[in-house]
Amino acid sequence: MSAIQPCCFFASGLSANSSGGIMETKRHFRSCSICESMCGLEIITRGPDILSVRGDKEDPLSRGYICPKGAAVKDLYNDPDRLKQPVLRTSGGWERISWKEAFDQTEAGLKAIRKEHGKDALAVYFGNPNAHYHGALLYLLPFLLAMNTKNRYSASSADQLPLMVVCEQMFGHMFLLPTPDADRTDYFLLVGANPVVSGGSIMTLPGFARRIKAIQERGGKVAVVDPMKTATATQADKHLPIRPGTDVFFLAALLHVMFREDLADFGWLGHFCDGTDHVHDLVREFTPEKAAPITGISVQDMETVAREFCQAKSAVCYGRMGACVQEHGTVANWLIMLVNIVAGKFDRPGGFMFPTPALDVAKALSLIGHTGHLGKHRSKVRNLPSFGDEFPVAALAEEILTPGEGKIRALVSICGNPVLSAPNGKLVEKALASLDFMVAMDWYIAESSRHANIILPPTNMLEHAHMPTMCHVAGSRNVVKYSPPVFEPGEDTRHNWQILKELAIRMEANPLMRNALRLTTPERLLKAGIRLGPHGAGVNPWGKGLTLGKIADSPHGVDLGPTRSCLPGRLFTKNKRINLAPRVIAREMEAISESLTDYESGGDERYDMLLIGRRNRRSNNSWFHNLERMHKPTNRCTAMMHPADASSRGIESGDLVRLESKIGAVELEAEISDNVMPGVVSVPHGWGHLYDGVKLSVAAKHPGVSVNDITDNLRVDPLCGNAVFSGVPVKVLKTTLSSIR
Ligand SMILES: Nc1nc2c(c(=O)[nH]1)N[C@H]1C(S)=C(S)[C@@H](COP(=O)(O)OP(=O)(O)OC[C@H]3O[C@@H](n4cnc5c(=O)[nH]c(N)nc54)[C@H](O)[C@@H]3O)O[C@H]1N2
Ligand SMILES: Nc1nc2c(c(=O)[nH]1)N[C@H]1C(S)=C(S)[C@@H](COP(=O)(O)OP(=O)(O)OC[C@H]3O[C@@H](n4cnc5c(=O)[nH]c(N)nc54)[C@H](O)[C@@H]3O)O[C@H]1N2
Ligand code: SF4
Ligand SMILES: [Mo]
Repeated sequence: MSAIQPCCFFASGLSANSSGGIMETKRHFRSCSICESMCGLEIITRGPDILSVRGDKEDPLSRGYICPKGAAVKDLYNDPDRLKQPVLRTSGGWERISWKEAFDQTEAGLKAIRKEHGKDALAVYFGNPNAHYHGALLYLLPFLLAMNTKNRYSASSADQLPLMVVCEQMFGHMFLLPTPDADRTDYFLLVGANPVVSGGSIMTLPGFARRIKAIQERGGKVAVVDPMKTATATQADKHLPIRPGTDVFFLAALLHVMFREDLADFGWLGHFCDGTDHVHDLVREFTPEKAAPITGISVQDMETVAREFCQAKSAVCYGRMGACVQEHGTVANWLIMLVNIVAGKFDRPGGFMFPTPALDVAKALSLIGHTGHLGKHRSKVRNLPSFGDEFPVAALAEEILTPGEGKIRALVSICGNPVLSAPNGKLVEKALASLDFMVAMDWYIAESSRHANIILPPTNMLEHAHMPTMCHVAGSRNVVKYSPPVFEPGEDTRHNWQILKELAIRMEANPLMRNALRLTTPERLLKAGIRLGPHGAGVNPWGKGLTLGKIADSPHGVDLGPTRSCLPGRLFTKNKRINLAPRVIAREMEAISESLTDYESGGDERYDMLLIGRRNRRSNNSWFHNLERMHKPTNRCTAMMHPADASSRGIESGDLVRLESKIGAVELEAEISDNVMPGVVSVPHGWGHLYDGVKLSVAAKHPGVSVNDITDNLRVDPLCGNAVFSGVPVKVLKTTLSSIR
């Protein structure tokens, strides 16, 4: 424990401000809310100034680690482009309006459209940052219920949707998400994930480079399956470059070897798994010999990985973005579960384990029957399935642009930027521009929010209390932390939850619900949720377990220990059994098996390379580019390709190249690197800040191009409609004249 308590005076921590008043120097501890790592931050302030941001050495998870974005919370807080009060788009430009006016106009605009065109003429899109704030999460559902529209969309369907579908199909709940027990594993197989850069996702485990070192120091091994030799792959013992979009063949081949060589050993999991023989049948055709030419991974490497995985004392196979945003993302994620289960590494220390979060989101949602339900509704234009009562974001633009009954006419976008984050961003752009009415909750006038009639900006992350609720759901160790605000909110500002609550109350038709909502606060809801949660004190006021008060009294967070075996008890399936071969997924696997020969014969000849994405430590999707400190002299929005591909096209580093896909073209600088496998070109997403009317003064100096201008909204995972960003066929050529704007 630190000698100095949080938020107290430093021994010599008093200084005078310009008006002669005394300003306190304070030390605050909180979790960073930018990515899922939820690193502990130590923030020192004096009056309204942030003096320093460092890693909190006593945080039970991050132990002092932070990345450059964590340190930049100061710059976000001070960003002069950040909005603090609502603005209204008028013919003469943006005008500042009062909150009352903004809420009145939002309510009137939405209700007028609902009255004239019906409830489904309204739509909601919620972006990634919502997942990081308990206040936003707690009021999202009441807001969605009040909007009473089927047209809900989110960034999940450009991300982890396939994994959620698999978890619902196999374990009974979309939020019963297994996570690697990396700190105890002897063999870590990562498929399409780069946690050294991303901070880890659906695996809350900060400072991943240190974790890899620790595995290696205790004699364990790390293997990475990725078309790029990423920072994670560089540190690993083995990098297996894979042809984008072909993971299904690699993973099925691992299972094939496990069965063929009698390595499969379900252990005690076998007692509550249904469909073991079916799984064996489903992978029968997927031999490593067939998978090798498709994936680019040798038979020997596949056999070695399967053997090492099964023979390791503990092992875990984990997949993330690369395994999700491909055409067969759902099947790939299902196979990842099976690799763990068939090898008997599931729900075991050092394997793929279920966290037990203090606030059990899965349990709470299951009480209202919200477990996933694939295909409960179908999208109007393309008949894509809903999941978790949301439609795929790849369908958003067409639902706005297609005339007729059920057309979306108004959109509320909550912390999202689909113009840059959804496939075929140009079409999203066109769709947003055509709306009758749009409201955005955003700090910035950015690529998507600039189309809004009204922007409702919430307070900065340092101005509200913070408990990283969803990150605990995917914690590789059970921890919980609640942090009070660092600063009082600015005058006449609103928190994200206050905005959502106000909108929910105004849009809710049921007066009883309205009154009930009025009585709630995030803290009241958290208090109840934690008391009733798996570690909670229960209803007894003197109960021994966890309460929000006890959590708040531990500024560095409460360490609830490593994940524990919890099956079959924790399953949400009615029969408390794991369904190893869910019908919809098995059918898709059979279809892939039948088309094996097509894969062997290659793809579309008009395009000569496959596009993938990449992340950078100084970006977070589309919203870190307005901070000068995040930019380096070198351009980061480049098309990275292998020297062999570059030389065969006469391309050198720094040349302008043109990438053409079925959807469109972008022109950007080439970067030659043998870290990317031949035949693959990598472009990061979240760039392309040159749209008229965007008010991001720093980002405008480093605009880049949006890779989603060439990703295809029509090519989705057929099972769930998730976006496909990996393995997009493109033609790459050298160009000199920039003809695209
Ligand atoms: N090609 C390609 N596309 C991708 C991906 C990829 O790898 N490749 N990745 C996908 C993934 S994983 C994701 S999660 C999505 C992200 O997709 P989105 O969530 O749609 O996009 P973000 O860039 O995260 O945009 C967040 C917006 O919210 C604002 N914002 C940030 N914090 C706050 C806050 O606290 N309050 C409010 N009100 N606003 C805030 C920002 O200004 C920004 O405009 O993109 C996806 N798109
Ligand atoms: N610095 C930074 N951190 C972030 C973010 C950010 O934008 N910047 N975004 C946050 C968000 S929203 C998310 S969801 C997480 C994502 O976290 P991660 O999934 O760990 O991050 P990615 O960099 O998308 O890693 C995906 C990897 O898959 C590889 N890949 C691409 N196609 C394929 C394929 O077909 N097969 C295989 N096996 N691999 C493939 C890519 O080369 C890449 O290395 O990161 C979060 N953290
Ligand atoms: S890794 Fe993520 S949580 Fe940690 S400091 Fe960086 S942005 Fe924040
Ligand atoms: Mo994401």
